[in-house]
Amino acid sequence: MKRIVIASRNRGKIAEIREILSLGDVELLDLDSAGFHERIEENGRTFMENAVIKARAVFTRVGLPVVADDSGIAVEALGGRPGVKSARFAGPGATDEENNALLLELLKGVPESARGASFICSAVLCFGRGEWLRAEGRVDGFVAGAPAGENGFGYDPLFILPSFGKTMAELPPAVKNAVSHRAKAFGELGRLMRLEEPPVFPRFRR
Ligand code: ITT
Repeated sequence: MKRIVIASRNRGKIAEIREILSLGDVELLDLDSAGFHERIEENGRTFMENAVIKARAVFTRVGLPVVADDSGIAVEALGGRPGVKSARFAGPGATDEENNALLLELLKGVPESARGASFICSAVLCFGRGEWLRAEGRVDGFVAGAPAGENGFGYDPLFILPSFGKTMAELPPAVKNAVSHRAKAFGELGRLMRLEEPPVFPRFRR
């Protein structure tokens, strides 16, 4: 069976990527199963740079095709912050709760009309030296005044999707995985994998 490594240590992300990509007879390995135990320094300036850094680090060591995702939240009232620093917004090793608390603190007193934000995801597949497929996804919404919902991870309890009037964490996972930034990026990446001529992986063709 064809194998692809998911270059992430974020369990929420990994579960979503598995569900969105659904590549049939392809086995999606996590980093431990692929024998990759190092820390990857994400020092890129953009989501795409960081996604490439992660995929390249793993591909170089493991030699199997790799998908990676770099993602985060960009808040208008904060000039696009935390952006690529979303995971370490409240400091190195910050928990989701600490990051969410800091975001609420910084937006204290900011009215709903000025709380616009976007979730952004850059997704890449590295399948050979210098061989890449790339895709990006974005979803717009705004930051809630207080957390709501138990699903998802990260900033989901604070991110309201206007079309649902609910936070991402209040949506069932199948709905999030149909509309999210990650759904858009990996949906497109999956399409590119199947379209690539000559095919990246012939078995991806349906
Ligand atoms: P890997 O690098 O190992 O994949 P990570 O969690 O560090 O895991 P990122 O560097 O891409 O991943 O950081 C993403 C940050 O943005 C992190 O704080 C997430 O909680 C948040 N984030 C990304 N996608 C999200 C989503 O769908 N819902 C809520 N928060 C999200």
